[in-house]
Amino acid sequence: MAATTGQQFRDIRDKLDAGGPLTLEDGVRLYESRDIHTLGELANSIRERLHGRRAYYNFNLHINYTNYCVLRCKFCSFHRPYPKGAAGFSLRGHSKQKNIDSSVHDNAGYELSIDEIVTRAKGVYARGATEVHITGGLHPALPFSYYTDMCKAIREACPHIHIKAFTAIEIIHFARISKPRLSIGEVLTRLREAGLSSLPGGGAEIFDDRVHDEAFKTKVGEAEWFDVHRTAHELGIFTNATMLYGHVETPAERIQHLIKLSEHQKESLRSGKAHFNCVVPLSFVPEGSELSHLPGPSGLDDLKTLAISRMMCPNIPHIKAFWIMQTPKLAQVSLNWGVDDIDGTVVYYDITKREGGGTTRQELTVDKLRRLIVEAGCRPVERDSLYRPVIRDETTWQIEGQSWSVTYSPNRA
Ligand code: V47
Repeated sequence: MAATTGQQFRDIRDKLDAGGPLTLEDGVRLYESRDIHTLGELANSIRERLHGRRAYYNFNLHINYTNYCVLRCKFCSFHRPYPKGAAGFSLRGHSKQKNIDSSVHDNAGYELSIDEIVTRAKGVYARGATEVHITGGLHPALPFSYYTDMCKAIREACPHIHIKAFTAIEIIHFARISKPRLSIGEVLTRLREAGLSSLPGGGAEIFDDRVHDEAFKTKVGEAEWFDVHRTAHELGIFTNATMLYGHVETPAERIQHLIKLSEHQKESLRSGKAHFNCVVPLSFVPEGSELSHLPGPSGLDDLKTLAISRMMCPNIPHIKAFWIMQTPKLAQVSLNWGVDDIDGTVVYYDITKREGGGTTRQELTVDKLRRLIVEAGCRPVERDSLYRPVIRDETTWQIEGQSWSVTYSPNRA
């Protein structure tokens, strides 16, 4: 039966062998298929052509600086309303802060001071991390200077750490709150001058008006999201791209989303300055959100979506299974279904949390990441945020091709 179904995809295989692209109809046919093995094989043919048996991971820390947000996206369990009449925020020192190990589902709103953020960044940098990934809600009261000061302070304390920060939605928010009002290009330029290195891919959700109106009506739409990424690429700033799947969208709407990403990538590659490094399909976690009555994606849906993302975006170099969303077990399996990256150590993650209870501590050690990769038959490669190999010994790390190196101490408390 598999062979017969495999035959059905001969035309798709031929297109993939020729470098793609696939059509909407091709993508929907792939979703309709129950032949998960052929899907994996097709996706893996691209993965292997691009990366052989290499599988990437990174040593990073996520920092979610606030959960106060002016938006009310139905899929989001992270946002909290900003208290009425709250006093202005004091930028250094003070933070209305939750304990770092506390649960985010305790209904508390929080905002981190720059000092607290720098302390966290310094802690992991001293232990050898190469990246901080920073995002938060759209805070109604913090000024733009909070974000530039944050980048400056991290850059000063951790000279070689890669600051991957602020989704396109946050960048648009900064442009709106800046005084005098800045353009998207000016916001990005100021953040880069302050130390920002690249943008994460969040906030894309599903590029479709129906889905937008149903699940995240108050958020800006696809035109604005692409505008930020286009501007970043023109400025030479690399970015990632996400797709939040498994809520109210259809398979065809997912495929359209991926086609739009791949089309955008064509333009960025043509201009040759910067582009999307990876697609990060994010598996919807219903717990605690307004859409908690939905089941969320099954394991098979996760695996298909990762494989189909690989096939629909052959011009985007990497497909990342963010293990926080897909779980470490499924992220591991997906390494033979088109995925070549399982992200990083993460350590703390506030935006989603599985299986209720517990704390926001969600960590995989480097040893565990490497073991998952080796067991999947792949070769672990520690990467930096731009997918350059990290060369590491017991006390120093450096990026291939760079003249500097960083000294660290793995056991530092
Ligand atoms: O923008 C929110 C999503 C994103 C839920 O660029 C949810 O390397 C699932 O963008 N269930 C933030 N997802 C995370 C993100 C990200 C993560 C890892 C790596 C990268 C990268 C980017 O999380 C949000 C939103 O799309 N999200 N709520 C939820 N309930």
